[in-house]
Amino acid sequence: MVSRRSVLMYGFAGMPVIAAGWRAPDACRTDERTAFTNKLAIPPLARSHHDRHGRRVFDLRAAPGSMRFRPGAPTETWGFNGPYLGPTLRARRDETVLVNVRNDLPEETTVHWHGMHVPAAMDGGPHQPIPPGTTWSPTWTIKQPAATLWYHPHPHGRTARHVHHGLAGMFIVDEIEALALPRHYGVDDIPVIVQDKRLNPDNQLNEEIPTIGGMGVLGDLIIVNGTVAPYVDVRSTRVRLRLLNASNSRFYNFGMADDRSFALIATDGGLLAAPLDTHRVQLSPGERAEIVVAVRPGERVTLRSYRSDLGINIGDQRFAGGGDILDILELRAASELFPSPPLPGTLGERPVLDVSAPAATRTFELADFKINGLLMDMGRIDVGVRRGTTEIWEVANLDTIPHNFHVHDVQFLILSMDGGPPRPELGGWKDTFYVKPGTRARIAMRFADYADPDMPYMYHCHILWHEDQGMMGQFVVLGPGQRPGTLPMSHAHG
Ligand SMILES: [Cu+2]
Repeated sequence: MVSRRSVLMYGFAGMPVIAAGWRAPDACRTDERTAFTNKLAIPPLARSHHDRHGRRVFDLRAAPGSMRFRPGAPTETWGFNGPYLGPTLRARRDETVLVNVRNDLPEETTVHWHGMHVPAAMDGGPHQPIPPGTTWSPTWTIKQPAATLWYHPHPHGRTARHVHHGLAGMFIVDEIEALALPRHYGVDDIPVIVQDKRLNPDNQLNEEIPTIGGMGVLGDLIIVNGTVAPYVDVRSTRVRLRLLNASNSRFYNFGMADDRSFALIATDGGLLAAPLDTHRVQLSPGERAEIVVAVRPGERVTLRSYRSDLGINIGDQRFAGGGDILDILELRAASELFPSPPLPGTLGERPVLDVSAPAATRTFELADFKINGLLMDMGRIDVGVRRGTTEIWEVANLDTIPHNFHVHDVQFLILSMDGGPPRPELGGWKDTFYVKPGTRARIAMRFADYADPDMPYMYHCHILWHEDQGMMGQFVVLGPGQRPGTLPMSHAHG
């Protein structure tokens, strides 16, 4: 019996707060200690080999499969090298990787390396389609610090469907460093890929867009690494959780159920300069955070998602899922724990970017599924930036509903949020961040290399339905004397 523990909080007018597609639970949650019935699946580390050029070669194959998310019929899903999600790719800074991506789905897809600094032609956006029955083999050298990145499809107008079907995986970048952090994958260094699913009564994925809420698919079944109601055994006094919000539209405001503090050690682009002691870390779709939680022998403590701070009115908050309180994952500490070393006082380099003389300052206004009044057009290059320059981008959410903002190719620093400094947990390198309705943020990034006037990178809202509706634009990185090229696929957004 799969218990439906992830539902039941009451907010606005005493109504159950999960509105879209919400149904009465099969079994009410009475005691969280009895509810976590399934051992957390750990995505396997992808096998790799070195080719004769010294490149680390991975093989991914996207294909249909099926999962048993709840009693009754299995759910038809898509996955990489398995029925759901994909293996964790892992490589070191300065290594050259090559990934063979085979598409055995019934339709075209792409695979984007979210957070990775890659040449535009290797980025896996909508300009790198992989037709069914073919293989795409991007290769690049990893030129960035240790970080928790991820991969997922990015096909034009169909990203939400492909991700909700199960196509996503983690990509961990390592560095050779001597930091005393938990680092034993699946033991004290746990990937935590959090998603929500919406299923029809016949258990098949429901991807209809609700008429209210404006967020697209919002599920009422929470899964971690594809596991419903998961627990994980902890055998050491500290455990590192690599949190990835791989949901289509749901936000999570992570904390521990007993409200103990934990250490935030990394954001999207890698380690913070120092651990940050906190009680909450909120992630919009696409964002990551690494936290280290201390546990005591024999205890059980739950990772929970509290109500999110979306900055919207309570009615909209309810329909956007922000009012929900969801239990995510139970940590079960062994009766005897191996002692973990104390956390280092310093972790990564303090992020430095000279923003005193930006080459350009640009504004991106998010409203009505458009950016600066325009829908995504694969044939239009919206922005050309110069290689070797730093720019400041001001991002404004003019809507009353949530949007976030993701930039391909780079990691950026958040300079300000609504005129003030960003919260401390947003002080590290980021590639995706939340922009509350009615607010403006300024970010800064450097376009260090990979000029290609003919192949764009994307920037977009990472709420996948918004992205698919056209809330996306394209930029190229230009070398000296280059002008933006022309793109072959000029058509109105369909
Ligand atoms: Cu959006």
